[in-house]
Amino acid sequence: MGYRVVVVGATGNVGREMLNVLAEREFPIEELAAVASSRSTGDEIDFGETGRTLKVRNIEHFDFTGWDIALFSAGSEVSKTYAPKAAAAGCVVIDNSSFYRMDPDVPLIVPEVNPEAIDGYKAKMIIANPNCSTAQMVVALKPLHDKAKIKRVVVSTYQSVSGAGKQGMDELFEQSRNIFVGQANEPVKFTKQIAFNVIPHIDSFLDDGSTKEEWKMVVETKKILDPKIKVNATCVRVPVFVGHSESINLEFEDEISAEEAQDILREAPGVMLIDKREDGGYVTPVECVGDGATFVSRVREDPTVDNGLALWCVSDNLRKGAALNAVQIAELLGRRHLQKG
Ligand code: A2P
Ligand code: 11C
Repeated sequence: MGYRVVVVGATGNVGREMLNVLAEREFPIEELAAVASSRSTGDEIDFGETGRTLKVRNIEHFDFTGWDIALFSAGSEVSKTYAPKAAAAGCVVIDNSSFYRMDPDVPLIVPEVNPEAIDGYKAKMIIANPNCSTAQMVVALKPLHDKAKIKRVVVSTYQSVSGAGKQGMDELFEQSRNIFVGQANEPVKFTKQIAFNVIPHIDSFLDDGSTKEEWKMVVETKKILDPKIKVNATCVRVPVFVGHSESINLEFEDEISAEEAQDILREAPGVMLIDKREDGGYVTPVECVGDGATFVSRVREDPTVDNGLALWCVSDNLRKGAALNAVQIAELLGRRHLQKG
């Protein structure tokens, strides 16, 4: 006995990863539907490495009645239009877009951090999955916050192009190749050349000079972890295919040494501490691809503030930052509310 599960955006970067993670974790499935736009209707896609394929169905004609859980990752417009339809049909939506995250009636969940907040899902039958940069950061911050209370976070991100979808990955690949063969490089998905470059701009600009990606890191961290924490973020796109990295400076209310922080992080759920203080004794994005952990390295004291720490955090943005967290939410929902069998 299992769940009837729908993956919306099943042909995209995150949707395909959702199918992989559902298969790898042997999520109890009675029936599985892969849904996307009319562009890919009828295409066959793999259900992870199970050997099973799924025929892509068009969301415009999909009836959510009788389905238990829908994992959405097809962008805000699709979530805005179709998540309420799924919810009204009795199907719980776990939404990876930013559209519902700050809705007070929609829980925003990272299972290692605020699992109890999922109990509010019945208000709208929608649960939001955070932005990838926020998800990995709060997994690393939660155990440290529990120990010494974080007052302020200053974070700079190094975000891979897969966060911008398949088109972002194609643009990095094509630009890199074109540079080698001496061809022109017009940016399309990104605002400037991404190959062999970095771009301090992700998502749209806001009136105060920050970007929406930076704003998301501020407000989502407050909603998931603690509204009192102050966050300042600078979000940067780098020419990496998969894996977001973050340089994080923390200021605590109480004293906490680097050694204490390492001991706490070594035991923390969802965290993998790799911090050898020697050449190569830290994690880089290429090493975290396909893994579900939030890797933490370079934990050290920051002597420029009272009770300060600095650290480096890396995770597969398509996994913990998106697909894995969404499937973990589905598992949590099953354990707390939607028992089957
Ligand atoms: P499709 O392949 O049919 O375009 P990515 O983030 O990697 O670019 O993937 C986006 C995902 O969202 C794809 O699965 C894409 O499906 C899906 N998608 C985009 N627009 C729509 C839409 N209007 N209706 C349904 N699915 C959509
Ligand atoms: C990026 N973090 O790397 C974005 C992708 O709010 O879910 C995810 C955007 C979001 O471009």
